[in-house]
Amino acid sequence: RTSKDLENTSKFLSYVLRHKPESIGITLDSNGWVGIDVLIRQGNKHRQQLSQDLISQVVITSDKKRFTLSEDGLKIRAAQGHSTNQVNIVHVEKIPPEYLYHGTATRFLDSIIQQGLIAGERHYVHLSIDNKTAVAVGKRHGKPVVLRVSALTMYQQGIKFYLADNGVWLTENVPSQFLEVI
Ligand code: HQG
Repeated sequence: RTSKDLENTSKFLSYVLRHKPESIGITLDSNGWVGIDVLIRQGNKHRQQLSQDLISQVVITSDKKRFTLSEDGLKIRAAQGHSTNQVNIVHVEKIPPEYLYHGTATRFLDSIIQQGLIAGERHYVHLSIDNKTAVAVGKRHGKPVVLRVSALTMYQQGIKFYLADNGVWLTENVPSQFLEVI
């Protein structure tokens, strides 16, 4: 199995577990879980060649820990990044560190300064624990720029923060007074 095979399966799993479960006829529960047996059966009806072993390898090798297995190993979900409204994950609420970081592309800056950070298609704005991770996230969209978010101040003003299974911080939106370009 090549790393390209693992990447293709990872992309397929991101697509169905975050965005379009209905595209292969599966339903996620409200916490995002689906049985691995059902996922394999339905995926294989749609030109995937899934197996328990392939899915385990994708979960283990995911650089960003994109997928979480249930404790009994029978179910899987995407850790974060959802847009499907089948899912409303109850993430762990946490007190954030003083600062969190958001990597974006320079072309979005004017709009972000006007509107703040908004979740768009996804359910939450995604924030990184450090500058380096944020730069990598920003590069996906173009010339990267990092915004420093005064997370603890937001929290002290009553705004909730959540920590996803894979360490990504989430919040509903970030008004621009809490942002600083660094
Ligand atoms: C931008 C990856 C204009 C925002 C990463 C971002 C992450 C605005 C883009 C995860 C805006 C949305 C999520 C505003 C926000 N005006 N643009 N007011 N507010 N934006 O991909 O955070 O590889 O939905 O800055 O590691 O880039 O998929 O979000 O550039 O954790 O597992 O709108 O995706 O993980 O882009 O990335 P995205 P993101 P995976």
